[in-house]
Amino acid sequence: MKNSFKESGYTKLSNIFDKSIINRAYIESLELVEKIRAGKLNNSSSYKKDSVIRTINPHVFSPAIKELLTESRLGIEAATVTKSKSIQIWGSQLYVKLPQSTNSTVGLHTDFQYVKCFKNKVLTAWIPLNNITIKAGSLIYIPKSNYFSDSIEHLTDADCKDINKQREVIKNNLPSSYDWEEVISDTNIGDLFFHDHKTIHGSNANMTIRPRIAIAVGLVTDSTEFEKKHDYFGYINQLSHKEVCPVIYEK
Ligand SMILES: O=C(O)CCC(=O)C(=O)O
Ligand SMILES: [Fe+2]
Repeated sequence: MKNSFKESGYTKLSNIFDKSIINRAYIESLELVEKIRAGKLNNSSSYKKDSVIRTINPHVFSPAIKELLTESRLGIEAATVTKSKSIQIWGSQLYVKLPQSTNSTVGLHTDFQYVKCFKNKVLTAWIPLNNITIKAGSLIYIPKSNYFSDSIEHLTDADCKDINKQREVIKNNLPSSYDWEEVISDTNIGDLFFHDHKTIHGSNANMTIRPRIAIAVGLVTDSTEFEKKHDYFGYINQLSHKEVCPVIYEK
């Protein structure tokens, strides 16, 4: 899956993180899930055995996740991919799919659908916290969709559970200059993915007997453009809170 970020709208880098920090982040993620189950963490969707469990800004609650995001190669790799002098986290999201969680599909979507306040050139990092096979629901990318996602009418969102139906809608709306392509692979501890905010992606349910855990990190780059009138969730205001939004690379 060697490809250029600019051409494909996503890229995969291997052996970026130490196993030990990923393993600690994995263990602390499971501890967060236990807190969610006990009703002791409110920055999360409710505990659902069968569905995806999302936690907002887990790096604020988990020292290992904070270390993974702030003291690793994440910042420099993001700066290299986007040719930026500075990289700042605007937020993170933990995605936990428990074993055989038949309803844990994440529908095809673009991140831009959720962060319209970052009008341009905001980047997402996706970090698997364990080895995620295709059967466990590793990330599906539609290469080059960053160039055409704006033109897909009726593109539904991450809450949609029917990826087959979404795929048909996208295929039927594909501009004639693009061929349909879909990429998915088994991932390993140490892998780091980046995708453009307009790249279409999603994931199938976890059908394995192990949890499937990944973290998505929203990154502000040198070219990010802000649109305050679309700041529905206060993300732009939050950038001044360095505990939540640390700068992770500065040249
Ligand atoms: O882990 C997933 O299935 C979804 C991740 C995602 O949507 C993202 O990284 O933007
Ligand atoms: Fe996403």
